[in-house]
Amino acid sequence: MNNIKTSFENLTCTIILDNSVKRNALSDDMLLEILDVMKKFKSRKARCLIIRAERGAKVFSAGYDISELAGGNRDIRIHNNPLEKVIRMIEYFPAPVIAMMEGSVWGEACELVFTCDILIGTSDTTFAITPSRLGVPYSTTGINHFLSMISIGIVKEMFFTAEPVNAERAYMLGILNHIVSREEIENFTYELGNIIVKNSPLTISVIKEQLRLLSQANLMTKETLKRIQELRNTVFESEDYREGINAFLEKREPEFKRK
Ligand code: YXS
Repeated sequence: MNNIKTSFENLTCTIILDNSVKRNALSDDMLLEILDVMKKFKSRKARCLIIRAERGAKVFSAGYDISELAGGNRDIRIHNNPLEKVIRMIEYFPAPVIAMMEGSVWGEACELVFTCDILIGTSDTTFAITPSRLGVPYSTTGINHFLSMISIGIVKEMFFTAEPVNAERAYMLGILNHIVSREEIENFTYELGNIIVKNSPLTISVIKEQLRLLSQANLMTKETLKRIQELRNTVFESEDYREGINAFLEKREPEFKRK
């Protein structure tokens, strides 16, 4: 595996995002590696999974790999896309998934960690939800993931400004379960994992699934979903979509035109 490192000890397994050169951007290759190893951890009956970056990282993950969006109106959230699959895998993983985050979390990486069951950060952990900065649409299931964790006003502010929310505010908003110092975060997280693995795996997996079902209790009609897809397509097909991505790749500010 080129993009992640893994371990499995005392029923707790770990995935370390390991592409600091690209600030752990979520490339398809990295996501497929995560997916593959999660399947293996599941079949080995892991009781807790910790997803983290390398020790001391300034950036947990820079979000989706923007270079993979270049050159087309690509929907990264269709059913069989690796990102969608990883997010679903975290939701359905039968054991708790803990996100241990030193540093900043960007774009789709926010959704990936918001889908985890317990979030632990340091005082410099930040979360920025970025599609409006790049001029791309966002998936409905994705927006629902944010709505199931934070209030609609905060979801709107994060989507509309794309500004990072700092750790203190994230803790107050209930996004972060704990803020721990960089020196302590590793011990703290693995100790929490050790507590979890001693408890009943069946009870935990059933309650996790109950919570997932309850959070999706407000199902939408086919018409609503169709209308939302039409709305998203107007963004995919816009000039702004290409402009935002090209601006990032060319290291310049985007010039969005569409009102
Ligand atoms: O110049 P080189 O070749 O060394 O490459 C640079 C960056 O271009 C690259 N890199 C990325 N490449 C693809 N996708 C990314 N998301 C990405 N992020 C970074 O990594 C090399 C080092 O980056 P650099 O020099 O900027 O590092 P830094 O330490 O000064 O700054 C770290 C960041 C994270 C503040 C900065 O890299 C950054 O702002 N990255 C983009 C953050 C972002 O907007 N992420 C959203 C990704 S798009 C996404 O998730 C969805 C589509 S959505 O927006 O809908 O949620």
